[in-house]
Order: sequence, then C-alpha cells, then structure tokens
Amino acid sequence: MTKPFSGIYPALLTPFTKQNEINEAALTRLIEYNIKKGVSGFYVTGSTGEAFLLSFEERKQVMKLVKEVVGNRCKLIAQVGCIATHQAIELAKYAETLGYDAISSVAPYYYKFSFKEVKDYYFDIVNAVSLPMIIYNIPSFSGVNLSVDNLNEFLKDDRFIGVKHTSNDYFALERFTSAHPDKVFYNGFDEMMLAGLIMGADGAIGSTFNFMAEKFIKLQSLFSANKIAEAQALQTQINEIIAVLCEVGVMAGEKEVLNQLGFEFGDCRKPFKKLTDSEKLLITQKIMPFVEKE
Ligand code: MN9
Repeated sequence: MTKPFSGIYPALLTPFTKQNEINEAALTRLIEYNIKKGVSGFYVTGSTGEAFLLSFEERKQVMKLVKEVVGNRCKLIAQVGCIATHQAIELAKYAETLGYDAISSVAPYYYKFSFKEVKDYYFDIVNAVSLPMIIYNIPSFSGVNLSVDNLNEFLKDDRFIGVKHTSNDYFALERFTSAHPDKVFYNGFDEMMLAGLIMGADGAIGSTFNFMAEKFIKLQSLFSANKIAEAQALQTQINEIIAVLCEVGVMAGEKEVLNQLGFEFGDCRKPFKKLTDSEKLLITQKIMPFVEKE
C-alpha cells in the first residue's frame, strides 16, 4: 500500500543572485530538473532552503514561486516554522491560500519552551488552517526532543498526518512508525535513508536530493523490491558524495554542485562561509563525475 504522501521530496535549496536576492529563474530550473526525474513532491522553505536566513516576505516569495512553477504536478509541503506562533500562522494561512498540500513546522526553538508551549504552538497553527500538518522533528537544530509519548499527543489528532524525522535515533523512528501505521514518516538524514526505510519510513525529505534525486528514488524502489544488498551498495555510493559535502559544508557544497551544473545557485547567506577554491575543486573531482546533467 502506498500512502498519498510517500516518496522522495527534495528539500529545496534557495538560490541567491550576486545582489543577494532570490534567483527565481534558477529555482524554476531546479524544480523542472527534479520533476523530470520523478520526485513525489517538494519540501519548501525548510532548513535546507535557509528559511531562517530569509525575511518573512522572502519566505512568502519562495512559497509563491514554487507553487506557480509546480502547479498540480506533484505534492508541495510548506515549512512554516517560526519562533512566534502568530508568524507561523500567517505563513500557514498563506500556504493554504496558495493551494499547498500540507504544512510542516519545526518546533519553536531558541528559548527552552516547555512541552505544553510547544504543543500549544502546533495546535494554534492547525486550528487556524485546514491544511494537514507534518511535524518536523530535528532535535539537533531545534533543541526540542519529542519523545514517543509527546508525539502521540499530536498524532492521535487526524490533522497531524506525519513526521519528518531528522535524527539518527532510529529506535525512536521505529517506535513512531509501529505505533502509527497510518501516518506518513519521512527519513531526514539522506546518508541514513536505508536505515530509515528499514525502520518503517514511507519516504524521505532531503537536501542532497536537489541534485541526485534519481539515486534515492532507485534506493527506495530497491528496498521495496527487497533487494537489500543492492540498496546497501547504492547507499554507500551516495555516502561517498555526502562525505565530501560534510567536509566542505553541506548546503554550500550542494549549491556548488548546482553551480558547476550551470544552475547559478550562488552561495549560502552569511554567516555561512563561501567555499574556497580547493573545496570547489574537491567537488569537481569527487562529486561531479557522479551527477546527472540536466
Ligand atoms: O532535509 C537535511 N537536513 C538538514 C534534510 O539540512 C538539517 C538533510 O538532507 C541533510 O542535509 C543531509 C546531510 O547531512 O542528510
């Protein structure tokens, strides 16, 4: 049984021009490149999209552009998380107006909010819109660790349809998926996608999918066909690439891969650093031979 929201979703990067503005043409081109590969949908303005380095208006600009380009060709999930509930609600309402399929949110971060406050944040959002919510669980960045019991508090409500699990706690993922077989679970760390599938994930949302979605689509189909040894070998090939990205900085490295493909993604916003010439060369030598041209 395939669930409606299963599959491979690139977490879209945000391209910037030399003037540090959003490069709409480059983003449009990236979306088309990925639709051709057969992705199931896109995750918009997440961590990978540098959402927390964009202004509020820029987040809306990206959400609007992506919907205009995609239309109804695949699913769209808008990550609306902000520290302030009222701002997350405003973005969620905007996603609804644009016709997104679902919203997702990181837990409110920075301050150590209590679980009651985190819970109220999510319920305030879902009470304000009619779109389904996918919880974005990323404890290493948000500082909020949702226990299995915490998660049940959300998932017993029909409006919470699933979880994006960006954590290497695969015991927790297995506990979530076996307690909630009807919900959708996404693996968040691309370098461990096979582990996520084995623990019951229905799909994955990832940053490296921006330029190598076809490898993850293949990985998922090998897993579904029970070809585990082949899937493991493919994960290893993928991880040779991700290891280089981790060495130079993941998002900046991904943008450089796209730059070398001719997409004009520019650099990440400061305080992220620019890549050095030797880091760019490492990408040319160790990643580019394995990347599919447009
Ligand atoms: O969307 C991404 N997570 C973060 C998920 O950026 C925090 C992943 O795709 C990672 O970038 C990737 C490399 O660690 O797995």
